[in-house]
Amino acid sequence: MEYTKAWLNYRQVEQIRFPFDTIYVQNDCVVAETAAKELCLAVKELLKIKLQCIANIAEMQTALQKDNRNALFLLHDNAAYAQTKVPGGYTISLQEAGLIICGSDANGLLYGVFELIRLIQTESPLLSKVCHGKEALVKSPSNPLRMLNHWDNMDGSIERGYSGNSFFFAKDEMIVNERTREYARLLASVGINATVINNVNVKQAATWLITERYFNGLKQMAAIFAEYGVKLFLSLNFAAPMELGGLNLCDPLDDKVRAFWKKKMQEVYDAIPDFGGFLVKADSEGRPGPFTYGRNHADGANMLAEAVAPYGGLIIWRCFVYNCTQDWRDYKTDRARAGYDNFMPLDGKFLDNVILQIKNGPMDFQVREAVSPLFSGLRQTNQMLEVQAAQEYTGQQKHLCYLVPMWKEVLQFKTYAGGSDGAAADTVADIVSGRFYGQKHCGMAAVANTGNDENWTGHDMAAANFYGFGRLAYDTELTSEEIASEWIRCTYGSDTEVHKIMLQLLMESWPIYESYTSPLGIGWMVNPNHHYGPNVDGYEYDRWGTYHRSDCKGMGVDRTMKGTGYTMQYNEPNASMYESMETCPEELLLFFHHVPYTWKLKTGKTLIQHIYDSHFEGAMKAQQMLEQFRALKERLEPEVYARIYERFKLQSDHSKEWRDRINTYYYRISGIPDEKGRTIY
Ligand code: GCW
Repeated sequence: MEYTKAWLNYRQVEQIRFPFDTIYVQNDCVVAETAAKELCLAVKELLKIKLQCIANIAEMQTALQKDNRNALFLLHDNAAYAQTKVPGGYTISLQEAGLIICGSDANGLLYGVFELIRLIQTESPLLSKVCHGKEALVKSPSNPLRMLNHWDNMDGSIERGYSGNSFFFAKDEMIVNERTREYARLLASVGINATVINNVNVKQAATWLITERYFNGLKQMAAIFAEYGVKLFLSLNFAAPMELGGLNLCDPLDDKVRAFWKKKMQEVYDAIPDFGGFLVKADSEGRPGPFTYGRNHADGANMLAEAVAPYGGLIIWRCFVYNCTQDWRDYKTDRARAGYDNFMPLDGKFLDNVILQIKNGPMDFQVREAVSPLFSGLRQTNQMLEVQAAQEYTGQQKHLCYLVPMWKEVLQFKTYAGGSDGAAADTVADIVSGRFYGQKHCGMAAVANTGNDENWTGHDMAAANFYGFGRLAYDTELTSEEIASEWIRCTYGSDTEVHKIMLQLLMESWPIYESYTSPLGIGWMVNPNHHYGPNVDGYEYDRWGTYHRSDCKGMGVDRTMKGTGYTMQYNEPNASMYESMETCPEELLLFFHHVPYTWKLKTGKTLIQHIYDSHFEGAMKAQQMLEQFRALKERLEPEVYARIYERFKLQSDHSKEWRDRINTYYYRISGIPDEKGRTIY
């Protein structure tokens, strides 16, 4: 299958003065070689300049002593030129000898090269400052681990995949080809350094990934990833001792089970020495886990952690553990509480090579949720933030929903882990970066939104989420606009009209999607199973713990002390802020409270009127997005325009269905008419 180069689509740039003709590379490792290759390729395509590449360390040393401003040096692990020691960091500075890109390690060098390429692609004014020695660029990644989680199945399907099939697996076999390398390039270009290629729901053939049968394929894939500084991880099946090892249990404290894992890990690491480790979904949505044996999650995670420790492996253990066979009549059990209730008692009990991976919200990747209180609570446990680039609940890559603004809000959320006076730097970003507790193993993961579609992400513009996740995980200080703007320029070139309109579309997309689907934090009004399209009661009388509790007087879930008590999982002053309807941020009002339809919001509108207005306005804005996009007809390549146009058309149509289904439901249940007399069916 054909595929695009996404944001590595190097179109010729006219206005740039690039004074270098030779590069010297410290090519003592494969990543440094890649850095040189990538730079030569980009400069050739973007600037039509053929660089002479000298890959001889002795010659490089001599050249470094000369006054030769036309040379470019690619170095790493060199204290003389690196102003940061953080792994993955880089320094770009002009010296007598020429322009020096020095990574604190080889990955840092590669990221520095991609930064220089990006400056050229975006025709950034910074480029000439850097090339002429007016400014040095020093960057260090905010997060040690910057990871993608693919939910790809061995048969080639992708759980919650909206971009075609897997490019890792088909028919229970692995796929390793040119696209594997192209994928690794995309990752490295935005600073992603780890990837899990298979679904966390590990079943059937996927259980066998840790056996001889797949070692060859994995080894080849890991080698390609290694060229780009990306570590390969797998999801594993906690019941593998039974399914592969012929044991009759998988109790983490059983000696035979422990021996099975030790031996298994040795086999895996013998075959793939630089293998990263494992992601584990246990006791969650029917997956096996330690609960069956009366053990806890620390028992489970530590057993695996011990087995991978001799090889420097990591165990990333998911906190998405809740009762998925709840009775909807039960108002006390609250899925939002579950992560905290299950994992807080285990704080401090996990080995150092275990990381708990926590979804941004306590429910499940809704359009808007409160931030998981686990980030406020856990103090002695490595933590990692999991977000979802795949738009399971945010339009499935048919609707445009640029998610970086949401992720930024999560990162900026103040946990008050450092005290209720708020003096400490204790945001989620501070915690998952390792800055706050001094943790080494931590970072950010995103459920990937890619597939084998030609454009990688189904909706061309959903690539902004893929790109944006990497850039944000590398540098959490970047703004959503900066990231969007870079992505547009890299992908579509320098047309200012394209830039203006696409930026506006991206930046407005999350609020617009929220307004016609799920305002005020209510969530979940989707069709069961596939989760696309409106269905107010789709999950209301079901077992999944996802309710809106609407009746003829009001709607929303009471999570206060009088309700499920969830608010008390936060530190003060957050707990009190959420507890009261007056101080609860309105965008989360229905997440925390059961609110009468006649309740007055800060705008002076009643809740019910807000529901109507939000859905009418949202659908109208979705229509306007389509019209705005039309202005780009002559400015984009025809196939690109046609692909995106078709999505905006669909979005505009579907937003009307959302509007009408939800407004009708609430009109019928409340009996209160729309003040503006618009059509509600
Ligand atoms: O949101 C739910 C999804 C499942 C997914 C699960 C998880 C991989 O609907 O498809 O399973 O989350 O995160 O484990």
